[in-house]
Amino acid sequence: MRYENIETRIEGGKVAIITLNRPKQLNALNDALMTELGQALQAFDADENIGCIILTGSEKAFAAGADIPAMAGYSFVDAYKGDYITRNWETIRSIRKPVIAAVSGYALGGGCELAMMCDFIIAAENAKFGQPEIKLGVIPGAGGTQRLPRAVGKAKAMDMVLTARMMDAQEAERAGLVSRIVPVDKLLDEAIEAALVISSYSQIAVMAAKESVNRAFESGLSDGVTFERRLFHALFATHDQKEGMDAFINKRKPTFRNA
Ligand code: CO8
Repeated sequence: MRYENIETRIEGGKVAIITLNRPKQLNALNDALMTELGQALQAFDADENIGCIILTGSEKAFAAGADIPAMAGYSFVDAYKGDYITRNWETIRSIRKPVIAAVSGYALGGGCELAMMCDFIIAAENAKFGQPEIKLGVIPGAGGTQRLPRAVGKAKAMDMVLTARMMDAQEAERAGLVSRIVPVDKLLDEAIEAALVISSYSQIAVMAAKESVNRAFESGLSDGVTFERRLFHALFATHDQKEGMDAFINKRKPTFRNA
């Protein structure tokens, strides 16, 4: 499939890389880009060979937010009737394979929200995260006020959302927003390495692990633990559980069949 606002490629036969590609606008997220992103994510999710997806941008910007000129003239009726945002911004939430955000430069507004919709964020040393919508007379609209406090706690989330100040990579790592920081020129290599590791495991176990961790944000502790236990038990019905444990016992490398 040919895209105009993103680029896609496959690394090592197993890792899909989606690069946001509107460099002149610092990868501002417009409707066309978000539609293409949704299509690419769904295509890779359905591809049996792909074990993990990486979402990245340019060195200067992962994404500087939703496209401001594109939405500046919207009325409430346009936004509400057209289901602006939710229509194509929610696709990423339905993706069952892991999605890693590899963030270099600015991840602002919708860009920060998009990164937070991924399963984890690897940041380059120059990454900057922020929710500056307040400066435009609005508030975050793609989950920022909900996911940011869950990631960094209320104090820092309020600080960022109310003052529009940016968080650098070091602060973001300390606060728990990103999982690792790497030098700018190593960002993609590090993300690919992590994605290849994930892709080497049983896809069924990986999907179950993602589903179960995500459940932690949707349920109380007892419900979450019960959910986890059900999936844990269910995995004993797979070939890959037998293979993984047999390989350990016999000191050999497992061959997972994703079955
Ligand atoms: N939308 C459209 N164009 C943008 C955006 C954007 N969000 N950000 C930057 N650009 C454009 C600039 O207009 C400029 O274009 P041109 O060269 O034609 O003038 C080009 O990118 C380069 O930008 P700058 O010259 O400003 O570059 P600087 O290095 O000086 O500054 C900044 C970089 C700090 C990132 C600066 O561009 C900036 O502050 N950008 C806006 C950041 C922002 O406010 N983001 C939040 C947007 S609102 C939002 O995301 C709401 C999300 C709600 C959910 C999604 C709804 C669809």
